[in-house]
Amino acid sequence: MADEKRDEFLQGVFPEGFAWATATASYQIEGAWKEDGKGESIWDRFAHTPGKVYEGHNGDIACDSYHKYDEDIKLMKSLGLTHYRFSIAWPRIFPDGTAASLNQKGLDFYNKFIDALLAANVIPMVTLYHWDLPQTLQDKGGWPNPEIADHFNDYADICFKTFGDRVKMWITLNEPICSTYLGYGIGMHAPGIKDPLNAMFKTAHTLIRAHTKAYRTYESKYKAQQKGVCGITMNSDWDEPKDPRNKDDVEAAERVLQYKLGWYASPIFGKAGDYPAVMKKNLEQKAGLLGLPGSPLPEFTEEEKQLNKGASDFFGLNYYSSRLITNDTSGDPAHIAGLMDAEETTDPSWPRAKSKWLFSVPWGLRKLINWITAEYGRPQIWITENGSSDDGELNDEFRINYYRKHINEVMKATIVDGCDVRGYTAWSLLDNFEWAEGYSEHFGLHSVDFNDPERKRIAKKSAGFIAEVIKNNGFPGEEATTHL
Ligand code: GBH
Repeated sequence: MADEKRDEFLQGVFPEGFAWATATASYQIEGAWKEDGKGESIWDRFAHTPGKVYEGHNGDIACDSYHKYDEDIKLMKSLGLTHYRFSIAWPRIFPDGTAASLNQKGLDFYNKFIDALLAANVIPMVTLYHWDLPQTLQDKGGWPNPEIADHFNDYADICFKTFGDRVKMWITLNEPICSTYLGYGIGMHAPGIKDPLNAMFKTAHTLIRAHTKAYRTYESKYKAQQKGVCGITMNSDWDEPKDPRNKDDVEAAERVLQYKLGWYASPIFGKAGDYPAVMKKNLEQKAGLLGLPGSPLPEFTEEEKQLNKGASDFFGLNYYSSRLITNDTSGDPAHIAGLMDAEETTDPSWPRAKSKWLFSVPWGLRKLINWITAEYGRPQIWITENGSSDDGELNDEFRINYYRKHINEVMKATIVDGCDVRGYTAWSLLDNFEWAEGYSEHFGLHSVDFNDPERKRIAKKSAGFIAEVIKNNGFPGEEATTHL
């Protein structure tokens, strides 16, 4: 629903030193899927399996950034970015997932790339896991297998050791709920497993343990000397009660947030080092209905809880869209909506992007930032992704409008509400492999011609817009942009 006061545009600038970035991920841009000793990842396997990805698309070549990263860095420079967020492909470093398989050529590639970024005066923000698990580890059971946490820790350790003299900002996991729910719950993403009552909960548990181990490794072995920070990135919609006067809807919206975001955030940023209380209680009850012997939610040991607590130097947040939440206890508890006792809808007035799930709700981002600030005691927040999709047009007014409004809401959260937001990251630097949607949805500030062997990059209109926002550090005085 429109709300003029809420949606009013704010003139102003971000605090000095605010960081401006764009993000990408290894499998979505690199290509070179079996070059220089790289092992197969679950996304290589999944995309090569007929029927899994839109029209059989895959990331074998993608944007070919493995070979064209110099061009990518030129794009970053023309935007005026201070930071660039990218991910390291685990199977390039450990082709079989374990330390025994260390691949020097994989280290060489990221060494060269990091050096080139620094030479261009762009600060690297490095994600260790953006969904490309080595296939050999999937063959050992994948994330539901608790041992994967130790392999992840070994992989994180070698990355800290090798790159940490130059990389000062680490993100262990990108959007663990996607690995959990899409990967092992409904099977829409690699490895394509549909086991929402068992593997899904185990996956989340291993992911959190993996994060915590890696964070503690950084803290104990590298931090004092390297002087960097290490955190985690989670994504969430903002969940607004459909009827804000209805207590049940208000409670349902809170419950859904606790599932989508609190599942991972509560153990790490909460007071108890544990899953959200409402989720524990709810799943106890559902276990009975489902005829399970007990709650599907694994338990942390006391020691693990102590290690979870505070295991992040900042809160990385990816935000794209919002949902309206109605309390609904009639759903099938074997599905996530039924587990959460909630129905999710959208408002007809919310403009939709190309992706069917992506509705532009800028004020939802401000509310979410405020919710996190209140819930977890004002952590330092980095917006590590935000963006919108279309058919790839160069004159991308929808994207400009989306960015303009969302960045403005981040500014309100920062300078009006006093939340501690340190940086904003646009997804994405360039059009790339959009997971199960292949190359059919475009999120880039630059377009890439995927039919051209040279993978030519062209700036979209939004690239010019973002460059201007960055140059101004926000929206001072009269806006130069007239088209909105
Ligand atoms: C991010 O996920 C990813 O980090 C990034 O790699 C990706 O390219 C980008 O966003 C754009 O999608 O199909 O209705 O089941 C964003 C969060 C959560 C969005 C799951 C898509 C699937 C909804 N994603 N969601 S649906």
